[in-house]
Amino acid sequence: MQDEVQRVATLRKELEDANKQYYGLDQPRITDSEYDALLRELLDLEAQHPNWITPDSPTQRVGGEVAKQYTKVRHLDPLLSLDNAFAPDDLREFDRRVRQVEEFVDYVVELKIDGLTVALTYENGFMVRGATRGDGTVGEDITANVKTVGSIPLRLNELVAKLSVRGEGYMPKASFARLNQEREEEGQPAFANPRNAAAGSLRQLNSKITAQRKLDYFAYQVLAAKELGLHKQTEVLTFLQEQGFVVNPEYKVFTDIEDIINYCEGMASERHRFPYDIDGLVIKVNEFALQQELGFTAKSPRWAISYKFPAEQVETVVEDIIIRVGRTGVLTPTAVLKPASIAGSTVSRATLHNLDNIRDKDILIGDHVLLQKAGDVIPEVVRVLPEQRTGEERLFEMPDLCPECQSPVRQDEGEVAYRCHSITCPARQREGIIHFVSRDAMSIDGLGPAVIQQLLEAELIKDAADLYTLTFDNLTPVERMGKKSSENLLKAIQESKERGLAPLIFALGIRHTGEKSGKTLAQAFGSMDKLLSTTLEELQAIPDVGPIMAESLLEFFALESTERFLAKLRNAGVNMTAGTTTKPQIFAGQSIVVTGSLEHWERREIETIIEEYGGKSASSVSKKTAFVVAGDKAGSKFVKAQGLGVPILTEEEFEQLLKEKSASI
Ligand code: 3BA
Repeated sequence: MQDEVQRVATLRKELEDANKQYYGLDQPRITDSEYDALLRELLDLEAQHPNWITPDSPTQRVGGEVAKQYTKVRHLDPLLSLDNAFAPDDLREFDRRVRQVEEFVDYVVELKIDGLTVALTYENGFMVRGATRGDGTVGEDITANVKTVGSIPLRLNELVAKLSVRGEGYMPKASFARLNQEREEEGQPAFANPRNAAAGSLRQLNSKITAQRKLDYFAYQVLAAKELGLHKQTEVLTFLQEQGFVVNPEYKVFTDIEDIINYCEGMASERHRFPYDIDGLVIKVNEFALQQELGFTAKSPRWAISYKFPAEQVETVVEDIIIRVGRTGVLTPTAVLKPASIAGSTVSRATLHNLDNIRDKDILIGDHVLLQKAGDVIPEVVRVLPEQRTGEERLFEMPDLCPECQSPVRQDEGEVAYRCHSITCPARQREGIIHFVSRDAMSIDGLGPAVIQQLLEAELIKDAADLYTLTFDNLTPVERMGKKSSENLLKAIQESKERGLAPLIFALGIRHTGEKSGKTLAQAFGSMDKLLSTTLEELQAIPDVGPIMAESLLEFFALESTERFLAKLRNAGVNMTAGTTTKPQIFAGQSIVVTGSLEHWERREIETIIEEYGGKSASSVSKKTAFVVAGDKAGSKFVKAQGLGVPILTEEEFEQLLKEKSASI
């Protein structure tokens, strides 16, 4: 027994040392397999003597706890956001404001790690909680997952009664590459970038999975630092290191903003040399006394700013320019690119919007171009690199005939777009069906472009109305449609019959009418029949309906093809009257405000949901606001809601509310 107690202590010490060497840049003295053997031995001993397990034992990092759902935790102090600087002048402006308060300033410049903010709480020296940022005020308890991160100490080196630490959880590039390779081999979708991979891993319900993904952590902030005898950011960083945290070693102290600007610009070109992704730098006033004097705006400290690197650009080649025909017949020229890796993904297509844009930018087929991602998402050709031209480049011309149906292409007066005017054009049909089933229209889940394409090719459908005639057997030959997905799809198709008039009008894809016009018209007419027999005068009397839209509606309703299509829908049993909502009106009479950027929903989606469930989606917060749904980077509305005592829900809480309330009705 005494031997075993001794052995447990020795094992823990060796494992802890190995861990520290690993994260402290020292060469670990034992190999991975030796480490595993020691850990195994310790796990066995602890299994025999469960009361010997301590919260900081290296065995506590292996994961295993499976949560059903994350619980919320309120942060001691809200996590603020950082103001952004995109250009040198933004930094000069920041410096000027700081110097209005104090002429002599020290700044600390840290790398801005592209991960997730993770807040850690220690009590009596032991880690007791890890939480995500959430909305800044309330985050999710991810303690079990955080414990698996080797660079986060389970126990501090000194006994501190209470300590709150904040820093960035991230996935090193190498772990990310390995993880994605494994996922690809297993047929799982790859993560777009290390940030998403880190987020996905830290929000795993099964902490064993988190343990398998190698995550890391850089600490940079402690709360109530002054009470610990710390007076500046540089002292915080040293203190954190002394307590066993990993602090990013690249930080630097400056006194001159021009030196900072030079440093930032230099770093922008060196950003790829680090083994982790960075998206900028954070500039902080070093002295807490001055930080305190400068204070905060509604959402960010006045004593810190983040310098964002300019959008990453890469050079590639426009190998071809092809035409995509959209739902309204617009021909969109699209660049086929030599595959280029940019901002975490590989890009091989980019829309060139229209012929005017191609001519303005003087893009030729075969040109070398600079590519960037707009908002870090949509690939965009920035400009041509004319010095790379060989003379082999070719001018792109709009085709005279639609590449999909060979009918003539025309450019309408006053429009930049060229269009195919044939309503039987297969591309237009296909895009029309894609639109018909889309979220804000008939909202048929499980019917993506690939399935639609197959249904069209197999001639199982010719138009969207034919969807309602599909049977289970029809779907059997469709690729990647198993029994379950076929059943779900048929169910979704049936359910869509009851969407009601407003989404149906939008689904028809009439030119110059959008989602909002669908609602306006549904409200004004109440049924498809009434709408069909309307006149120009009647239409123009409706506020929000202008002459162009009125004209377009009448033109559409006069078409024989429209009549046939609507008859098919009617025969299929599609509801053509307004006010048919199948949703319980749980938010009836409530005014709800959505603010900040959401993770799971597009802004419009969540607003539609609120309306479907009887609520009103408002744009400003007042005493009458029932509650606010706040995403990331929520600003003044968030603060106002707090001031008025209006409840603030995270996305997850809103989802939960929706579930609970709908279930109880
Ligand atoms: N330093 C992110 N905020 C950071 C403490 C302040 C701050 C960051 C930082 C507010 C990084 C905003 C979210 C937040 C803790 C609030 C960094 C990084 N400093 N080095 C000035 O590397 N990404 N992010 N985190 N409080």
